[in-house]
Amino acid sequence: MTAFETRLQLKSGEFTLHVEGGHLTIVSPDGDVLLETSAAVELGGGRRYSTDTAAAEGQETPAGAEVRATGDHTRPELLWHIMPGEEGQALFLRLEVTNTTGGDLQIERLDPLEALAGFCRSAMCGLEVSQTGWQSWSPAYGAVAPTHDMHQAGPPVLGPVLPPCDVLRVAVPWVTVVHAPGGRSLLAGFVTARDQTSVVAVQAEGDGHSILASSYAEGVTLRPGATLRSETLMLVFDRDDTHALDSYARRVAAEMQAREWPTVPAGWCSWYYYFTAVTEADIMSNLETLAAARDRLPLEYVQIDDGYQASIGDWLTINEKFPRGMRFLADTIRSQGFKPGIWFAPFLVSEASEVYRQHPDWVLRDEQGDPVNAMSNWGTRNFALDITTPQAADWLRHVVSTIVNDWGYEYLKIDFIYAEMIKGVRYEPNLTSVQAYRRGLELIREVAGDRFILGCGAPFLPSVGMVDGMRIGPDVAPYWRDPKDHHGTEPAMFNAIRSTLAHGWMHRRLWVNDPDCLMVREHDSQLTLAEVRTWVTVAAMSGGMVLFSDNMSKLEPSRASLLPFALPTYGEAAEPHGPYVSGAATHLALRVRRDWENWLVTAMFNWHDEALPLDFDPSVYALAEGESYHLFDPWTEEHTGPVSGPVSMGITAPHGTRLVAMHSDLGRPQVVGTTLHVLAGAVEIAHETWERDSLTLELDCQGVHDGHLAIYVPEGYELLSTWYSERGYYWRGRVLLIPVHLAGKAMVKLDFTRDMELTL
Ligand code: 9PG
Repeated sequence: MTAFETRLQLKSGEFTLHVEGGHLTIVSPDGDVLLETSAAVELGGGRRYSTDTAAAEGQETPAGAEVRATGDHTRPELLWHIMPGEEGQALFLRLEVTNTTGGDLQIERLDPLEALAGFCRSAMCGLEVSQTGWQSWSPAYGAVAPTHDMHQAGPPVLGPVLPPCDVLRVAVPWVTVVHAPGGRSLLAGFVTARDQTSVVAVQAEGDGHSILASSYAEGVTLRPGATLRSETLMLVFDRDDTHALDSYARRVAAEMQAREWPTVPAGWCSWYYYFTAVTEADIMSNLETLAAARDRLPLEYVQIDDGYQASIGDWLTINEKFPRGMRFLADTIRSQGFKPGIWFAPFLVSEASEVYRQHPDWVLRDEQGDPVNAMSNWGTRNFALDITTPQAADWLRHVVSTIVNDWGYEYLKIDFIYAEMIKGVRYEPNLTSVQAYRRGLELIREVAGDRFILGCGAPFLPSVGMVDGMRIGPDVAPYWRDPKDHHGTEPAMFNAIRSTLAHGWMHRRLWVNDPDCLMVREHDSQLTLAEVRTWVTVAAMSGGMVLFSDNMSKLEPSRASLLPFALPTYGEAAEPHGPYVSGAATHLALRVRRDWENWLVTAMFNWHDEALPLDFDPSVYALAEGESYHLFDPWTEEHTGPVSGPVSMGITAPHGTRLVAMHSDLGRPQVVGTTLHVLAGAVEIAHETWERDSLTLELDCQGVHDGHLAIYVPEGYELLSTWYSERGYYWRGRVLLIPVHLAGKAMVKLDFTRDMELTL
C-alpha cells in the first residue's frame, strides 16, 4: 500500500490531499478533515467494487494522482483520477473501469466519490443542501435544510434513472452546494454530461450523513478489455456560493463547448394568454399592436406557441385556426419588422396523432413492448420519439427543415425535450439516455444551423453546447401558487420565481437564461399589482430573456406602462442572498461596476402571505460597515439617505418587493437612481462626470423611455441651471426629480453653486 500527500493551493489557503491505498482524505488549511472518500463501480445485479481494497495502489502523476485497484478474472480494474484544477481552485475526480474478467459486464453506475462520513463529518440535521433540478421545470432552490415540502416528484421532474428523493435523501442532479455548520461549503458538480446522467446524493446515515456522486451508465455492456469512464466531478471548497458556482459554470462551459448567443433576446409569446386556443387572427392582432408600439417596446421576436398544429407530433399539419398556414404568418411577422419564432415538441408523439398511427414503431417502448408514456397532457398520452430509429430521425430532419427553410422560422422553442431521455428500449439498445438525447439535439441543430434554439422542459447539463437559450424554471401562471401542487413543479408564479432565483449562475455561461414570460395584465389574472411588480423585478434582475405574453391590445394602460420599464434586457444575472423562505432567496443584488462609480441594485422580497416590514441591511451584501449611502426605489420614487447601517423599509405587501438602487454617499450632488428602467440607472446611464461643480450625465438606451432622473443635492449646494425649471423639475426632500423623455442618446448637464461658508 502506498501513501503520499499532495497539496492543493486554493484562494482560501492550502488544502492537503492525502492519498493512501484506495482512499483520498482532503484536509483544510486549518487541519480539519473535510472529506474522506473512495470511488466505486456498481455492476448489474448490485455487485459493487470499490477502490478501497487492500490491492489499491496510489501514485502521483503529472495531472495530480491516480489510484489503481487492479482487476482480474473475478473483478474489473478501477482507475481513479484525482486532478487538482489548473488554476488550483478546484479538484476533479473521474473513475474508469476496465473489464479484465474475460466475459461481458453490465455497468450500472460509476461513483467517482463515495464519502461515507459526508462533509466535515456533520450531522444530517445541521446541513443545508441546494437543489438544481434535473430539467427546466424541476424545483430548484438555494442551500437550505432539507424539509418535508421539498421532496422531488418522480420523473419527468426527477431524472428517470435517478434515485428518489425523500427527507432522508436529497438527490441533486448535476450539481449541488452543501453547507456544513461552522460556515464551510462544498460544491460538488459534474462538469460533463455527454454520456451519463449524474447525481449527487446526500443521505442521512444514523446521526451523520454520506455523500455519493454517481454517473449512471444504465446497464451498458462492457466487452472484455473495454474501458468506460464516468463523467468528471468537480469539487470546490469556497465559502461564497456565487463564486463557487461561477467557477463551476465556467468549467462546464469549457468542457461542453457552450454556445454564446451575442444578445439576450426580447419578444412576445402567445402562450400565457391564448394557450392552445390561439388563432391566426390573435397573432395578427398582437402583431399590429406590437408594430405600433415598437418605439416603446423594441422587441426582436414574435413567437407562436402551442396551438397551431393538428396534433402533437403532426407538426406539418396545421389546424383550421390557422387558415393561411405557418409560412404566411412567418412572412407577415417578418414584414412587420420582427423575427418569427415557433414552438414545437420534437421528441413527443401523441397517441392520437397521425404520425403515431402510421409509425407505431418509432416510439420508445418498455421491456414488455408497450409504448412509454412521456407525459399525459392535451387529454391524451404522449410517447417519446425514438431518435435512434433511422426513419424517425429522417422524419424529424424533414420536420425541422420545413419549419426553418420552407416556413422561415428563426427562433425554435423546442419543448418537452426531456422525453428523449426517458427510460425505455431504444432501437440502438446500447445507448444511454444522455447519448440518445444529445443525438436528437445534434440532429435538430444540424438542420437549424445558427438559428436561435430555446430548450424547454430540458435536462440541464446535457443541453449545454446544443441550445442558445434555456428555460430555467417552471411555467409562470396568472396566480401565485397552486394549492394542489405538492412538489413546486406545476405552473405558478412563485415556482417560476424560486427557480429563477436559484439558476442565475447559469446565465451567459451555459446559455442565455429564459425565466419565462412576463404577464402584467389585470384582467384574467389573480395576481396582485405587488406580485406582478415582483415578477418584473425578478425577471429583470435575472438578466435573462424578456418575452411578453399578454393580449397586447387588451392591456390596461397602467399595466402596459410596466413593459417598457423591463426593456432592454440587461444581460447580467443578480446574485441571490438568504435567508431563504420556502427555498426562495429573500435578496438579490446586482453589482454595477462603472469607470466613474460602483453601485448596487438590490431587491428584498416578502415571500410570506401576509404584509411584513422589510429592512435594508448592508451586511447582507458584505458592504463596509459605517459607510453612508443612499437608497432609491424606482417603483415608488422614495429616497432614503444618506444613512448608514440597516434601514427599515416599511411594510411590504404579501409577495411584494422593495427594489432599491444603493449608491455610496459622495458628499456632493449625485445620481441616486432613475425611473427610466426597472434597474434604476444600470442600463441607461452611459457615463457620468463631476467637474467644477457640474454634473454631466450621458444617457443611452434602446427604445423610448419616459421617467425621472433622481439627483441627490446635499446641503450647501444649490442648483444653478434655470433651463430645467421650464421643464418642471421638482423636489422631493433633497432629491431633485428631473423628467426625461429618452429616445436613444441624451446628455444632461447640471451646474451647482456651493455655499462657501459650509464647505470651508
Ligand atoms: C405549451 C406549453 C408552453 C410552456 C411550456 C410547456 O406538466 N405539464 O403538464 C406541463 C404542461 C405544459 C407545460 C409544462 C408542463 O408548459 O413550458 O411555456 O410552451 O408547454 O404546451
